[in-house]
Amino acid sequence: MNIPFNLITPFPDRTTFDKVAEGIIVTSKNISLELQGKPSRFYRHGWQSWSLAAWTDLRPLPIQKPAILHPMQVDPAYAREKRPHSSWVGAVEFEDGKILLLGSLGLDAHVFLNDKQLEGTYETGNGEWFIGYGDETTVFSKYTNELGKRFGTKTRKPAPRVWCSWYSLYTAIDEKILSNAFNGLRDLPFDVLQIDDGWQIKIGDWEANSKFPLGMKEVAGRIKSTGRQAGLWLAPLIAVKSSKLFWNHPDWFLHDKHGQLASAGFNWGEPLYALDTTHPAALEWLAQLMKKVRTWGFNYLKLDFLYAGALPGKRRQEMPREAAYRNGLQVMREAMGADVFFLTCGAPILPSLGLCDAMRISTDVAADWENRNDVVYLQNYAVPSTRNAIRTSLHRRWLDPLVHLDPDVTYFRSKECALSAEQKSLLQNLALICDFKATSDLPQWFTSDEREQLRAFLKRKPKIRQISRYVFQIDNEVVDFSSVVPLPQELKGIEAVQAAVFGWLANHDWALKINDQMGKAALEKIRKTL
Ligand code: 9PG
Repeated sequence: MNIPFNLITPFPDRTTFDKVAEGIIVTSKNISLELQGKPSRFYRHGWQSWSLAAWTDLRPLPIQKPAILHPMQVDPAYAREKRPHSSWVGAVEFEDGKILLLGSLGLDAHVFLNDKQLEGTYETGNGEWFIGYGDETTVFSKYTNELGKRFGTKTRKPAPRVWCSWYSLYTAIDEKILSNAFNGLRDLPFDVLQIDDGWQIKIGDWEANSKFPLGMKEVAGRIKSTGRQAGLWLAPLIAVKSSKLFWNHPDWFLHDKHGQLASAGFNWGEPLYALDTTHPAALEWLAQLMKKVRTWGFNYLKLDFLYAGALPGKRRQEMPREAAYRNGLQVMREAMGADVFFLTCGAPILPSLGLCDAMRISTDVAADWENRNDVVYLQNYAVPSTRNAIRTSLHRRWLDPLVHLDPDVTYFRSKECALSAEQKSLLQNLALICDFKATSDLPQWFTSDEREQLRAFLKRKPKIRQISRYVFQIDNEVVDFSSVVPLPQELKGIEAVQAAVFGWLANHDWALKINDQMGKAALEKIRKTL
């Protein structure tokens, strides 16, 4: 076989070279593969659910903006990396379509394309690397197989069909609105009705707020009385400064090397902070929180903003950051119990494997396709957008043997939704390919046709066959996702200047607060129409 690369660090002999097509495993802190000639594409894998995963050209991506969101959208330690960078696994594609994959089998590992070298490095100590060469599907499945041996494979529970409250009224939910929605969904074949963000007092204070006067136990009871399972969203590893949690336990939070609080990003118009999952008292609090929501009656849990547990910083007990996160996740998993269907979101990918049932594999969809400012000026592929979400989900399908893949919800409604029929259909087909069906559409927004389309979708069990990287056969229909994938060209001249100004403006907390207020005002208008 004519293999278009040389093994450099740390390969002493030729025998390993001959075995590359079968896949080899090497233990080393650093690893280098020298490419002969230029590959055509680079596979980059973003750190957490919301970060971009895609085959791209060989250029480094421009620094994503605004920087204030780096901790919650990318791995902040590599947000300014000049070389093309990938978390745990990277690959190059050669002219003939064959790929060379370098993937870690351990945590805290990174892959770089350094001119003509594909390099891997562990942040601390030695670790295992998988190297495979050949056809893309075969190589990825060999890699997945090795990951499965170390982290565990997909749980046997089937993926439930979920109605999730987020993508219709966002935080503007209340007891009455949800109760109406649950009634309206009565005859549709959902397995889980999941309450998303908007029920809690504060990020950090996980008790029902004044919009849920009956309390969460009663809400869960109402869901269960319809014959469905009750689902709940929480973001247990972050908190805002105004929460009681932060006020009472400022020492439970992650700090940077200068002793300042480490940022976990900015959302809901407020800065976010990260819980230190090596702090014994914080771990105990997490375990109690999981037990509490179980006693309320929820047995589908969507734990979100989980990246916060693996951010760089100074921890009470020094350990590699992804190991610290995994430890926290394990404590929560044990406390909630194995019978819960556990969905991780905003989650670092590899360190979550084996501890959850499903994983969000993309950023959020949205009721529109993409926002030009976000994409062109901020070069941000993690912001909620249906195009961003489909792109990244398609590039994470290889995780399928390891975990249920949640590509986020699908839209059927035309009310309060700017997606075209084709765009909605791409999303629906993506859900079929990932075998995870969810929506947030409010029943009162449906036309009778839309309602029947949703019913048919929930009942479908199609035969799926992958024809090429972006083309699938779903029963008798051929679906081509290729048009979704391309990223915009590099900016030049006046557009580059506009982007710099826009990026600078967007990096101010007042800009983010205005954005948040505008969003809330728009929601209030919609809520009044219900
Ligand atoms: C609730 C929501 C929903 C949603 C989650 C998460 O900036 N970002 O990149 C970003 C992406 C997603 C996101 C928030 C911010 O939404 O994915 O399903 O539960 O939280 O607040």
